[in-house]
Amino acid sequence: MLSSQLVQILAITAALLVEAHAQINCPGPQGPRGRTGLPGPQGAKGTPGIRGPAGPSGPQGRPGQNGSPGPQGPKGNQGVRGPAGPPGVPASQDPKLQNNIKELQRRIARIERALTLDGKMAIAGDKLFASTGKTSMFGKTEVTCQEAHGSIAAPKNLNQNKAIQKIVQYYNSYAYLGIIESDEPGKFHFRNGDPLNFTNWYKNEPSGQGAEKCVEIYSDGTWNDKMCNNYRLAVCEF
Ligand SMILES: [Ca+2]
Repeated sequence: MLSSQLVQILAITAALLVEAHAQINCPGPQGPRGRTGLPGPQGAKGTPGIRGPAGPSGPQGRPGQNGSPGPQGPKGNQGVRGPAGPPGVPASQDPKLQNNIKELQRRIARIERALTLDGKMAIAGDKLFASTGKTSMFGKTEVTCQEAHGSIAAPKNLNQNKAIQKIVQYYNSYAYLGIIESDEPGKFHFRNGDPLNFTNWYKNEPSGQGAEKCVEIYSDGTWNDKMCNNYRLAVCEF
């Protein structure tokens, strides 16, 4: 009886040992995944790759700006003189040309008569006198006349003096003449330096003796030496 119990105990013990042994050797179920570790150190730089083939060419760009002009080239040789033309008719013997000249003269004379009708302009010989109708000092009047391609009125004879006088009477204002006093007091000459070949001084004029360098013309046509900074009618001759 005891031995049977002992055998039974031994058997049970052996069975337990076998099971324990089996439990020790068999793996258990997989556990949860662990956390991601820290990144490792950077690896060494790789060697450069092989250069690829050239890509297709793009469209042509816009043309650039023109450059600055180059220096002027040397003058060329004189050309060969052409052959002489046929002999012409002298102008004085060309009836067509002479008729044209007469027609032009007739038209110009008509225009002159019309322009001088009211007294703003006057003609004496080959001179035409005209006024701006405004007054100015001698220097300004000179500039005004030069800008009009004329010069300040300067009578060379009685007819021209009368022509200027008519304009002075029309505007009722004395005018400076293109005459100035020389370095010698009391001696006057034309603005361009020519000596006076005609004078029409008022009684006891010139009287300035060096103090009155310019000359004005009165409405009666006589002259008076006067300082140049007064305002007098601007009359020009053409
Ligand atoms: Ca005077």
